[in-house]
Amino acid sequence: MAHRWTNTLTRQDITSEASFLNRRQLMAGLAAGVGLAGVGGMARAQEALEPNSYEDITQYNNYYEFGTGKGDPAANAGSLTTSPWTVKIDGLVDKPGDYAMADIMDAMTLEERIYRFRCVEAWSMVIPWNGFELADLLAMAGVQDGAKYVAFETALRPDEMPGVRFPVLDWPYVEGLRLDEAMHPLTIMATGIYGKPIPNQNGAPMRLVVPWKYGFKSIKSVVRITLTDSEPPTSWNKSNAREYGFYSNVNPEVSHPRWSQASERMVGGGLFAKRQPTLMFNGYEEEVASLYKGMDLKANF
Ligand SMILES: Nc1nc2c(c(=O)[nH]1)N[C@H]1C(S)=C(S)[C@@H](COP(=O)(O)O)O[C@H]1N2
Ligand SMILES: [Mo]
Repeated sequence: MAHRWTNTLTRQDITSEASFLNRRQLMAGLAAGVGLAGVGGMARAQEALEPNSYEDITQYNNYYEFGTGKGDPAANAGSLTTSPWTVKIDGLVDKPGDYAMADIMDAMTLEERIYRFRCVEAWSMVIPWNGFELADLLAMAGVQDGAKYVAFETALRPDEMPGVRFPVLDWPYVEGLRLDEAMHPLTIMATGIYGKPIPNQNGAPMRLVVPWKYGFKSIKSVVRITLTDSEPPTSWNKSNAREYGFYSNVNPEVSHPRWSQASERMVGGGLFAKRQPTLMFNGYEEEVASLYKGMDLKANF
């Protein structure tokens, strides 16, 4: 099957290979005469990802600022003004300020990432994102030594967001990552889908994508990024701490209090499609498990 990631060699080719097996392990494996079947296996797993249709990805959404129904964001998010747009980057950074989205786009190199996407509600998709690594954006602002976490905030525009009249969540929507999670090469800011600008219902003009975590961590329409030294509050955790933790790594072995996370329904699979097993860290275990070494993943859900 054709390699679907990119047409040209970009940094992404390097990071994807590096993340399949880090260089030290690779060298050690070669020195020990160990075959590269594992690497090839991962590479094949990535290539085999068949993206959902543009229709699935843009008509079946969660974006509660525009309503809680799966079709509400597509119906209502057209009202969101996404240009001009500014993103405040502040806290423990060398160059705090209001960054114009247009300047961010000029500074970043876009690449395609075809990622699994797993909602905590147990549905999933495969999405061909266009975007850049969050690490590159953070480097632009200059992360200071004391920073340990990154906090994110979505726009709050009552005039443009019919859903925020209802106290479903404590608006604005906020999210957070540990700094090492934010700096991981798999963590991107997405500005497109299928090579087109990202539709409003998917989080225009720029949303976070963390493919090994439940979908609610991937906060949409980001207006503020703050580097902090303590764990930031996150919307779903504030709403129900018993059900939604700060980490929210995809884990088939840790059930949600009200349902199992062992399997998932692929959106667009048809009415009689079999559920598929959910993968540890959503299939990105090789790349990210080391971030959580020694951590009790049941306690830190
Ligand atoms: N601001 C904001 N971001 C959000 C949400 C939301 O309601 N508001 N929903 C989250 C949830 S629960 C999921 S599953 C994903 C859905 O992303 P998609 O609609 O692009 O598939 O967005 C996440 N980001
Ligand atoms: Mo979700």
